[in-house]
Amino acid sequence: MQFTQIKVTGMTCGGCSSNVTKALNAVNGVVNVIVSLSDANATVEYDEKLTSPEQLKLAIKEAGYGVDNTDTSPPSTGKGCCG
Ligand SMILES: [Cu+2]
Repeated sequence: MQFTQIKVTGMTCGGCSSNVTKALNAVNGVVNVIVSLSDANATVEYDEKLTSPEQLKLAIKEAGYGVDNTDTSPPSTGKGCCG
């Protein structure tokens, strides 16, 4: 198992952090997710044979949020918050 920490941009409330948590948990190979809204940060434990940090970041982006080291722009999908 591997741990990675990913900076997540665009989270504004608990609904957002739970969206990110759900998106990461849906990735095959992810075994544990801790999302901190105040730190804008996701800590993910994953099986490196099944997934990669790139896929985790993609899942965050698909949920409508940003990951800081590849994309500093605000979320563009419009799904950002709890609606
Ligand atoms: Cu929200």
